[in-house]
Amino acid sequence: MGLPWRAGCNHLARRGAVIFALLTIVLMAQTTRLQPPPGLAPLPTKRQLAWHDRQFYAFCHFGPNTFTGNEWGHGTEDPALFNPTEFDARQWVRIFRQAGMTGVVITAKHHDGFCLWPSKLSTHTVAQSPWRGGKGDVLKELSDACRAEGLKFGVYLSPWDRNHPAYGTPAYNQVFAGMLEEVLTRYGEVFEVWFDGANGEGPNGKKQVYDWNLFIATVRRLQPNACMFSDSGPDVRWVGNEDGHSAETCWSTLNRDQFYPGTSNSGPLTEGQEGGADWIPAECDVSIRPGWFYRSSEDGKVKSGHELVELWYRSVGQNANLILNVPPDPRGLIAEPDRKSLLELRAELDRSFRTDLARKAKAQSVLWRGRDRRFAPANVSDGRSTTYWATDDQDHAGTVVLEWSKAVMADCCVLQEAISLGQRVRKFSIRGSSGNHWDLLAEGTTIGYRRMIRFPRASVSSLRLDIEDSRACPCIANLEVYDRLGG
Ligand code: FUL
Repeated sequence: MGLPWRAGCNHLARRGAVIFALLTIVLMAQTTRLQPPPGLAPLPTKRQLAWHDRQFYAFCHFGPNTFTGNEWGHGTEDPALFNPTEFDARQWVRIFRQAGMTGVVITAKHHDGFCLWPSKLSTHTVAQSPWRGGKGDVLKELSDACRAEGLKFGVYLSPWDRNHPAYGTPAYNQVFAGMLEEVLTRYGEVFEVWFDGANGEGPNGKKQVYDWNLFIATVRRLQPNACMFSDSGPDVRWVGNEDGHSAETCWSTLNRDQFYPGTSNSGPLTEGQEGGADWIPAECDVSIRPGWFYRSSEDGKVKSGHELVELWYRSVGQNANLILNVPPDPRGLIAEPDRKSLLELRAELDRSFRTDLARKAKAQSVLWRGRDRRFAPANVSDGRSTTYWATDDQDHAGTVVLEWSKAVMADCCVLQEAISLGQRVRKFSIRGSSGNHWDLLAEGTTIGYRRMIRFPRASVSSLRLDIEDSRACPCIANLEVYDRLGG
């Protein structure tokens, strides 16, 4: 039975008004919805964010020096020297994958100018060597192996060239850009391009004025996702030492204009510069052996797995990436002592980081941005680095407490900021409690992409992270807790 016509109209009008009011409320709620914290410039680019996630990868110094025992070849070496008899890039990459590395950067050309690919721009290349009858291409075999094993491929290309006849003249810049073009177009995706700042020309040596704008534009044009490394970026900076570590305070920000490739002012590169205008995170380069190139005389001096783990904490654990040089031997294989250490490193890390105890804890905070779930303290212990806990804009300090129903043993925390919003934290501390007082476990300064902090093993039923000072409201993506020694 229908309603009388007029009553029906009134009813419809009332319903319409209710729906309109509800829609208005929903729309208003959406427009006044709490905003995420504004980014604190400078911010990382997409390619830099992807680079941060790479964390740990191999460096391979390989070339004529592998056969002569030199560290810096003279450029006059006979290409006939280059003849790795059992060359197998797949063996290298398999070992790197087992070690937990995510990519490889190869010395496509070191200072001696020898090209590990058949460059048309040089007469000092694999094509002049007896290896594979002059038909070999190290970059091709290595990039294929990387694809097969799921690792990223990168190239080191030394601007300094002791062989090329054009070196020291403006024409060399075109040669170098042309070489870049060859290596960046023939082998698929390249994740990193490494520019070495070294130049050992003596007082009477050749002087090359490098056309960096040309080199950088060439890389951007051909491999827009690749990060470029040098003393001054433009994407990734040298950490200022070749010992494989950053500093406890490590900013991903730097005033790039104050540095250049080959800079003599490398001091500030280790800690970076708080408030620097550019996002240029640090990469730590170090060799597993005393030298960068393989020498059988150094087989007994390969860093142990445990030494490598220490370097890991001081690089990956201090807001930097670690590029560990593992130089193939004259057979063209990774030697056994190097393999052994890499697998020891992996085993120790796997043991230490088996269980994130924070996943079982309840996370709480008094300060919590708008009490909105998107910024809730529970986001620090959900095992995801895409969610984060944040405070309101005016709060530049704050505390998250983890509570367990049963006490746990702990000796290490892993912290991460939501760096897509910039690097913020200046000072933090960690305290543990198993009753009614808090004991200081550790203190630190910067966090950045990742900070690992170890402390004496303790039994705790609660653990608190105090962000004591931050350049803007803290945005903490992760607080992980481990029992390394018990693991
Ligand atoms: C330095 C070079 O001179 C070394 O030979 C090595 O390649 C190292 C990674 O960079 O500047």
